[in-house]
Amino acid sequence: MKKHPLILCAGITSLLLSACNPVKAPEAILPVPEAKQVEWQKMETYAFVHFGLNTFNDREWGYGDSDPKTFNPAKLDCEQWVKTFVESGMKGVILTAKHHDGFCLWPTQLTEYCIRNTPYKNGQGDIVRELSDACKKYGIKFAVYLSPWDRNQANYGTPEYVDYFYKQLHELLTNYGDVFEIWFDGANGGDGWYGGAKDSRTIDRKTYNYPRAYKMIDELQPQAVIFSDGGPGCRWVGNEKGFAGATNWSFLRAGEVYPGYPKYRELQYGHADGNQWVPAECDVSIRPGWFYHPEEDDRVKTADALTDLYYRSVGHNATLLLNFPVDRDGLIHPTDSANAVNFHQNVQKQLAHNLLAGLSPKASDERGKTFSAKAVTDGEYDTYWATNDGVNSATIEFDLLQTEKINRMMLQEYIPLGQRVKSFVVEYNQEGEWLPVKLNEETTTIGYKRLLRFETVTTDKIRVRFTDSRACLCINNIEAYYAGETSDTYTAKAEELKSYPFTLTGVDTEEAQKCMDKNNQTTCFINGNTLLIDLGEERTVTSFHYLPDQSEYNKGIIAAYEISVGTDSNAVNQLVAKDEFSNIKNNPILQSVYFTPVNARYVQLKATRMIHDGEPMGLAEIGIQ
Ligand code: FUL
Repeated sequence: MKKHPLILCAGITSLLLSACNPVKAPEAILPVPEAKQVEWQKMETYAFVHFGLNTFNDREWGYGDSDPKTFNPAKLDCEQWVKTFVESGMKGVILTAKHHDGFCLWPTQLTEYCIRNTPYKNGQGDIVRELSDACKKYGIKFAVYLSPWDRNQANYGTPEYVDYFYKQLHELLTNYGDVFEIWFDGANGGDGWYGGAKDSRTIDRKTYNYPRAYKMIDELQPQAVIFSDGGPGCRWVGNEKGFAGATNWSFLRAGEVYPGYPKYRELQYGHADGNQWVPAECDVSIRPGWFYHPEEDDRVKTADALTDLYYRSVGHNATLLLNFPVDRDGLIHPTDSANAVNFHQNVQKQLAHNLLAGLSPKASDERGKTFSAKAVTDGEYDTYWATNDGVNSATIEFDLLQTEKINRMMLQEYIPLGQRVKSFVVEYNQEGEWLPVKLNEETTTIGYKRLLRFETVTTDKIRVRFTDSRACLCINNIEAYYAGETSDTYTAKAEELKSYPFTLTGVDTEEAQKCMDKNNQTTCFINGNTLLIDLGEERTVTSFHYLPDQSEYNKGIIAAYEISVGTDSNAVNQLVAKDEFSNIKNNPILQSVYFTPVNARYVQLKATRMIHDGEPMGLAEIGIQ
């Protein structure tokens, strides 16, 4: 006979009482993620592939006029890419199905500017399909980047183009199986080929009508997370260097951030008072550029540099989207794959033995047995320690089995109920005294995951004091490790720029020194838009190199330029190069301009467009060869 619950409760033992009267789980605190955003964040690291006509034409942003016949990756093998990603611990890959040049890696019915008109497999290839098939075969997820900006289409800038864009999206969403993310880049509008018009065009975001895209995606691929500067599924982190702020809220104030949002630096931290769940994704290339350039073969980020970025992306409550610029053979270059695999092994080694696993910690507050402190050491994602309502600060203490060295900690909040923690302190016990661990970043937010690196301590007791939270605590995991004594704290090396010696005409010598001192941290600022460089004697000149200001605000970035040369300082009028510095705003790396060798003593740089009008030109380093 089935017993009625009331009859069961009649035998008033405390055990039965608690079974009948279970402790209530904490209320969620808004905003909260959608289930798909939690699944997405659990991927932690995934790969990006930039590949297309740019690869074969040595460009970062193609104008849309490169000949499709130049696209001929003779050894292309998507399985080689995917095997590299799997071995590097990546859970998925996002492919540039179409970059700003408008060239499509799938045989779209909508334009001739696509893979069908290339020598690759005699026009029979489809790299979107080949990669999505390889992902299925090796069990990782697949996703697409579809650039809203299209420098090839003659009707770019008109409502007809927007229809074209939506039809492209439809093709990608209906022909290649599930995608986990859709990447809408923020760069949108400017100079282009535009079917031969060669002019400058824009479309405002209202014409794009992005809600129409969201609706289509929700209908066709409801599991996909939508990326853009401001989400809605996940947000750009506000830099292309691969890190998020130590303080990083997964919220934005709804409706405030749009593609091209001028205060994009905020995106590293999120909006503490935001009302929409839009977690951060850290996109970074394993090389300086997003596309392959042979001269960057010796500038691949090392395993240590990547490990450092892992701690500052995944370990700062974001995901890491690591780009592989596939080379002209259609393969991931061996240096890139070796460094990526070593990076993953590094991380696994550092975080191999959790010293807190299975321990029974003591907490200053617990929300009954169901939400006891034990949940943080059971290795389960969905069990968590919670404090009682109104208890927004608490301490959790771990007695280790023996004295241990510790220099890493991992903490997770149970984000399905919201992100709560505002500040915390990690302390270790030394002869009865609690001392804070020494780290070089603030311990404020946690979110999905927070990883801490600190000076090695030797102790048998460690504790976390949660000092402030938006509501009661919900912590699902705390782990501690000894990673060995490592060298992954990366400091950018001064760019090794070779140059003929030079002086700057009309510029104070001390100021001029800053752009030739091989120190990235000093910047020479020049008022006006021209700079005359004197090589002291006539030389054969073939290239000009420019590293923009590397400070946080990258002051005085030159967006487009003209370079002229001459042998007489009054007639420096032989134009040798004229172009834009593609993507320099988001990725202010060393820019190199090569031209036909010419004899000259004087080189004139003219900034024909600045990223921010009115700023002086900011030159961290320049070089002429
Ligand atoms: C940027 C683009 O303009 C770059 O070319 C690259 O695709 C990067 C991931 O996003 O905004």
